Amino acid sequence: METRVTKMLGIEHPIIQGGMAWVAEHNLAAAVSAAGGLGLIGGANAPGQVVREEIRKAKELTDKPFGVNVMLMSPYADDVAKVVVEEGIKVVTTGAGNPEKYMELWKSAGIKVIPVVASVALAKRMEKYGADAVVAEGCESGGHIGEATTMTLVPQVKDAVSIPVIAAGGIGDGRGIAASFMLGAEAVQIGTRFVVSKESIVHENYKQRIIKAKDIDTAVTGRSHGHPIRGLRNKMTREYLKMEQEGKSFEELEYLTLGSLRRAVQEGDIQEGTVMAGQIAGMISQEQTCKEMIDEMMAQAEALLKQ
Ligand code: TUI
Repeated sequence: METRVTKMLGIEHPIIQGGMAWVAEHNLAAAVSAAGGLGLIGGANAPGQVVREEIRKAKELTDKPFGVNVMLMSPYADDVAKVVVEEGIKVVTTGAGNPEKYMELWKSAGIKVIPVVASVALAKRMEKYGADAVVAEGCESGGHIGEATTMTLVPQVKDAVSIPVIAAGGIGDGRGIAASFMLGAEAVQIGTRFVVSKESIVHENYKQRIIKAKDIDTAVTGRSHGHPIRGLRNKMTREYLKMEQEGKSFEELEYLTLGSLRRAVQEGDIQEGTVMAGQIAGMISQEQTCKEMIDEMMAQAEALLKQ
């Protein structure tokens, strides 16, 4: 399936891996890229030097192109923005904010810039500032989310911009890819399914929690202070939601989740840790290699789109 996105990024399949905090490290990024998609290293809250080392390790694992996601709420975002230029990264996606202030730096370095947006307004603004494409991410996604669903956001963003649109949020198989194309997308970004890939370094407890998840097992915490996060329900989300109802302050709530994603991903604490995952978790039933996942999804999508 050739689209403006596959041509722009020099990839075989129109599949981009989400730049997931703590999860999207060099092994996963390299595996997705080697399988013909675009792997991403998630900058998350990591210092520039850590991201630089991840980039170098991914380069050792694959000759295929891969990108970096710059998480704009990170205290190290400025630092990571420079590292991607110094390391010769060709594709940058951004999340959780507006990347305007880095556009000139990245564009002049010849980097393809693909902001993740959750609204038409930001998509239009990004196009004006020279973005090469946008990821329109619906609130079915795991992690930090916006308000609109993928079904409503993707066609509205498509109508508002001329640059290619990449759909994200709730996509985990070939049906989701085919549906995204019907909505006007020219590629998809997939996160949750890749979390349970064989190459993913997340703790086995985390993978099994996703595999066992049912359709309505996610919860959104943090709506009260404007930073909603979707993850699988557990002791932590129950406590968090209770404290939000009681009107607890942002600081008290933050304290509950300090280091909680790392604890879930690395230590497998899926009860008190944060198990970020999208609503598609209920459909994910097995651990496979990234190549198996991509080949299976593409065969299904191509068959559907030919009908
Ligand atoms: O960024 C994500 N997903 C994420 S980032 C993350 S790490 C984190 N940890 C704790 C707190 C916050 C983040 C986990 N998951 N997805 C892309 C995304 N971007 N979704 C929504 C947005 C977004 C929302 C509002 C982008 C821009 C925006 O407004 C920017 C503006 O200034 O208008």
